[in-house]
Amino acid sequence: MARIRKCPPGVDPKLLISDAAKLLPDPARRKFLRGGASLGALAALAGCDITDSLSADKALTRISYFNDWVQARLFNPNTLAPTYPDSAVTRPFPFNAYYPEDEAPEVAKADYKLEVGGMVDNKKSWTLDELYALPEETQITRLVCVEGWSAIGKWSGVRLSEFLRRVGADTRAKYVWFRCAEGYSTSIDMPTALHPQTQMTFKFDDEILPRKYGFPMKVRMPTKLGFKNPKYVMEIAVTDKYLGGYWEDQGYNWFSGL
Ligand SMILES: Nc1nc2c(c(=O)[nH]1)N[C@H]1C(S)=C(S)[C@@H](COP(=O)(O)O)O[C@H]1N2
Ligand SMILES: [Mo]
Repeated sequence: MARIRKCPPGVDPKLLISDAAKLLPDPARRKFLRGGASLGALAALAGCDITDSLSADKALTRISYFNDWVQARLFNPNTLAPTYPDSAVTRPFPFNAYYPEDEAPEVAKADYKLEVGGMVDNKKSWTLDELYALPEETQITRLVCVEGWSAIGKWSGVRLSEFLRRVGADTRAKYVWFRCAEGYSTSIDMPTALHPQTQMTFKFDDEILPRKYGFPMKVRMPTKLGFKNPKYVMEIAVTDKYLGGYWEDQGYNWFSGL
């Protein structure tokens, strides 16, 4: 049994250590923590003292940032996510959001204008017809939700990298941030934004993207968990500022690569 010293009040050290183990990217480190690490070892890993629940929280946050950093370093911009034949598409494809399907936002085609902001040369907004005229590609890839399900879908649209090129984005910027119609948001690292399978999506299964899957536009990236794939995207901004996101701000790992 691990000897656990200095247990902060209100914190179960076993839970803290198992939480920390989950946050670690590397199996050896996870094993080390699960295999009976002390709070002292956890503190050393996080580089801070664990004396109360606030600093315990900070230790977990630091480990989570460390994990994001490792995952970003491991991300290979040339590695493609697996693709599948048409027959593998999950029909019907599941809907998911932080609310039930009948509460999904209804974005009107006529007034839709995609706003473009931040570190780009051209901040003009885009109508749907302008967006539909961009070069189209189709991908059949797997969406993996952190809630424990996955499904194969067929999405069509333009590469985000192609759109970023057309608006004169400064691709030395750190992040691309997305704001959605109902207040959802997320942000991604620039290498993922430029990945060939990261797509501004206008169609699902060869039909105009239905309301439930994000009409009029979602951003699809098979290299990240489902929650990093924003639906009902109203605004795209290129930025050096960390802006987090809806789930990220509640503690989900920011990078969340697959
Ligand atoms: N705007 C918005 N985008 C969102 C969400 C959301 O609640 N709002 N949920 C995310 C989550 S958790 C998942 S798994 C996928 C689900 O996409 P789907 O409904 O096309 O299956 O959308 C993501 N994008
Ligand atoms: Mo999800």
